[in-house]
Amino acid sequence: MTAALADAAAAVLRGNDLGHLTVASPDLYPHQWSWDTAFVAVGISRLSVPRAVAEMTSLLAAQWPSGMIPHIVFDRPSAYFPGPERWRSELAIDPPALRTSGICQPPVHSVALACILQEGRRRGGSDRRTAEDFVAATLPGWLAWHRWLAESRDPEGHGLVEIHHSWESGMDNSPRWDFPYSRVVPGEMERFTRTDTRHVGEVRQRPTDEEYRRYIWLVDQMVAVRYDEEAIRKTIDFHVADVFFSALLALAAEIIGELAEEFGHRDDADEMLAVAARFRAGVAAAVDPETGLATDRDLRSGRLLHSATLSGFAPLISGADADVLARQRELLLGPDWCGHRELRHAVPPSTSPAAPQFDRRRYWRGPQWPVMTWLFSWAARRQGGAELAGRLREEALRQLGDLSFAEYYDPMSGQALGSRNQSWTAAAALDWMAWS
Ligand code: 2M8
Repeated sequence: MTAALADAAAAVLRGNDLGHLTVASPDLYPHQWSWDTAFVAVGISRLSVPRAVAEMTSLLAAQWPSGMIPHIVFDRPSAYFPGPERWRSELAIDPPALRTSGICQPPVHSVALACILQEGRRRGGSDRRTAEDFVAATLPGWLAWHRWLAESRDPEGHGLVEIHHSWESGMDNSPRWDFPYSRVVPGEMERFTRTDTRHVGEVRQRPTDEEYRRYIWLVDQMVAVRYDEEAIRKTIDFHVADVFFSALLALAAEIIGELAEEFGHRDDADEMLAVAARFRAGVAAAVDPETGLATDRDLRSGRLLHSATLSGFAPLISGADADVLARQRELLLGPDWCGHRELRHAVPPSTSPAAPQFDRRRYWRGPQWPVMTWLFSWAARRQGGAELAGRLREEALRQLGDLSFAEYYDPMSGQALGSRNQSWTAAAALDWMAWS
């Protein structure tokens, strides 16, 4: 069984490999996505360290002069919407190195750097040299990315990252964003045709048309100011502090800080460790003492956004005091989450089945996402939660036994949903299987 799963996962990644980059999925997402690339590189490093390095290198080649790593890199024509004609990145970077989107995604890249380095050293020889040379050569680029986030997306130093589109959170239609989107009222806009709904079994597994209108409205708003960050902050209709993104920045900056220290960049190391501490504190302060869950905040209205979604567990990613971690682990395994009696597999659903917004088949509103299970298990392992990590891994590998490598799964029936042969799902499987 294990060998069959590993072979099938490797075949998915080979099938989605364009040579220098891996598309997020064969049909629905035929391009390179930023945070997908990091997860994919973790999985690929178990097959080939040089290929994992190539994956990260191709993403970094699309970095904007500001330091931002764009959320999609378009390097071939496709029917994906919105494509480069709608994003118009050439308005911001002239001459454009590559055509990209104009927003970012959570910074999980340093997790990939750490994993590639570890795997390279475990294998030794040329793999070790390749991994170490790669980290040494690209560290300035990754540092610039984290610095840009800390400065441009938290200019007042609150320790929380602000985002300007829910696509930046990666959890596009999560109930987290229902209130901010209720304030986004699209006006006259250029017509468009969605293509995403062609690639899933049923339309209700994807966001609604109303949501898509808002998504594209926000893209048009950013294009209108040529992606000037200051102007976006003033004019964009969606402006929120994202607690989960912030937790990932805390984790990422800590890892980059450790790498900077190891590779002899003393000042950068101090700077990044201070960034990590600032965002860890921001996340800790966002925990609601009553529910024990972290909350996002709408920056237009100042309103706290309470939602029973995965983002509530941000401290499990950023790290926190022992009592906060203990309460969060208990909640995660409890009856409203992994321990819910109707779940087929005890892995975290994207929204709690006990919440009124829970929708078991619709994208980020209920289904279980293996890549998120992987992230929580990896972070738990790093933060002394080996038992939680082991439990999540075991259940997730059972879930993946259907070999569909689906984008997400119905938590009650276990049915595969969304895209099949999703790269980051296959990558998660490969990495888990290599854990000792
Ligand atoms: C989904 O998002 C894209 C837009 O970025 C889409 O729906 O077209 C999200 O699940 C996102 O987190 C993910 O990175 C992307 C590719 O897997 O798909």
